[in-house]
Amino acid sequence: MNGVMKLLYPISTDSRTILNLDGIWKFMVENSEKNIDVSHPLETSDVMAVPASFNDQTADAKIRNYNGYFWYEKEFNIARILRNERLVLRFGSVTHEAWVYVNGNEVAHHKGGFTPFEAEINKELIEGSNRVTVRISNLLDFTTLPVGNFSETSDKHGNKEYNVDENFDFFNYAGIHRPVKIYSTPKDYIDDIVVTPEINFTNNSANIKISSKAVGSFDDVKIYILDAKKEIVCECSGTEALAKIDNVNLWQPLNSYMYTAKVCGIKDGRVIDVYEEPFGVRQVETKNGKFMINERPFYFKGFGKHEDTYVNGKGLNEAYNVLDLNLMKKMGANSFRTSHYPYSEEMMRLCDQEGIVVIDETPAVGLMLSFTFDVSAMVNSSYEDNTWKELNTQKAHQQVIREMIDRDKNHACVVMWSIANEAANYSTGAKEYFEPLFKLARKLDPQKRPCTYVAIMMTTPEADKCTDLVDVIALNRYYGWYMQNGDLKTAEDKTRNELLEWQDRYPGKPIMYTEYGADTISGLHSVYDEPFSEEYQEDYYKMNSKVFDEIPNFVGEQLWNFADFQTKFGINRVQGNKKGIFTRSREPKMVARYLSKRWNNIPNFDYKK
Ligand code: BDP
Repeated sequence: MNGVMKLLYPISTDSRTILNLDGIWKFMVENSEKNIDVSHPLETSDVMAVPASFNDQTADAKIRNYNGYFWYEKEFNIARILRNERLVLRFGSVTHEAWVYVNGNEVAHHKGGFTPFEAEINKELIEGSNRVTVRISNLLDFTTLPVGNFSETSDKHGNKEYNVDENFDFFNYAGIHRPVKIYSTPKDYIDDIVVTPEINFTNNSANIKISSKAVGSFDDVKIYILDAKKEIVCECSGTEALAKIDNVNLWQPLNSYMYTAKVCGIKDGRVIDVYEEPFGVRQVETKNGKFMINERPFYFKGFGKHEDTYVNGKGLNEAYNVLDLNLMKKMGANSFRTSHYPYSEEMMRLCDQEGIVVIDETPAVGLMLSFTFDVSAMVNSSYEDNTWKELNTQKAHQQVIREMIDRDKNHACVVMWSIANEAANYSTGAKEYFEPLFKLARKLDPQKRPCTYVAIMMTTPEADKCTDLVDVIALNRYYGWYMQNGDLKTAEDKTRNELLEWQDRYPGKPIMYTEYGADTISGLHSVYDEPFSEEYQEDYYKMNSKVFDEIPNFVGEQLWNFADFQTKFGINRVQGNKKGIFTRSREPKMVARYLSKRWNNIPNFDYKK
């Protein structure tokens, strides 16, 4: 039984309601000595707040670092007046795999920790108190995204112990990370809406194609396009409808304008179901080495981020989301990448509203099984490590591309899909692995956004085996940090030489940095501008900025990272990764002033002509 991927975000309308199941749930780690019988309530007195990761709520090192299976449970009641409606239980995300039971019956199974899923539960519901029980696994291996190094041992009683060594640089937070809702719709309902705007720039109008999927028996679908004040600007009808907006207000970076498609399913002259889908009207394309938004060359200023806060871990934290976007705007930034997984739907809706430009990334991180900075062998066209032989992630990768695009296809804020972060693109087999994935993304996206993958240091212009697949050359580079540490002069030469080489080889493709940064301990100062000091971080960014400004096809700087974040233990990490411009609690490091000044002086458009 598989949970159906959710397309429309749950909202209340004249025909729909929402019940919120967030709050305190029962919690229990699975113990192989005791069988769990889902037909009875979980026998535990431990609790866990939802949505949030379980890890940092426990005050127990063993549970915090636990790998394996664990359980959540909550009781709920459904008011009698709702019983004749279609009732759907929906999880914004559960990390990484979930089996969902209602009153002991399995209703959904979903693998993949960063996308929503749902199940109709009418048949399982009873009068009075109902129970939703979720079994979760946080295990990762060579078939999952992200990729984990998995091993298992047994103690002398035969009890299994699992170990996951993250093949990536963030803590493997898990649990019920995003809201849990039961929403109602009528029995006949609107199931999906696809909005595809096409702008006519000469007469300032837009054709909006609206495809709706209706389930059940409807005579017609009627669509009203509402402006930002919720006034009707035009209407159209049919499951494949076309609306025309004259004097259109475009969605622009940091100057958002949102319309709403109010889609009504009609039967016998009555509105049976109604759903409101927000959308912005904007166009994106790459052209002659530039990244164009609404036909003007755009310059990305901003960050790679994480969903990562104290206590909540990777759980939805809307106050932090609001603060983070405000800090970005204050710094003159206009964009971020959802490194290294799709972020919450709540964040995507917020970015639409706030005009923040987003590069939307899959959880494909860790697709690299050998690691060295020595590229001398990799430039050989037949170079091969074991990555593409040993990994078995193609299926999960296709699924997540499908789920991410299904979920985010209508968001104006999303201007590009990132298919993966730092894969072994230098190894034979990479092209065969990635080609079908790029094809799939391009086929699925109704708005035909540019696609990229984010390339690790070793994928130099010579070593990268599949640059021809990407629309934008997106580079993660650490000259002056992991290489030439403390030597910014040499790092500057390396940076310049590499960027010029990319530009020479691929003059038609825009180039941007999707990561560059230096670990910096907040409050650490040095007269000698030593690595880890706030002075070194500032010098590092100044050096990079200088080179960026010399390269005409360099269209954006997204640094690493917005804030310090939690990682696994390791001799290179001091309570996490310290490359933040802000600390984990969002206090600025010294460099924030320099970057604010720089970015507030760089226009969103026409910086590179
Ligand atoms: C890159 C990764 C990112 C890491 C970063 C770093 O894409 O996840 O956190 O480097 O080392 O390799 O700080």
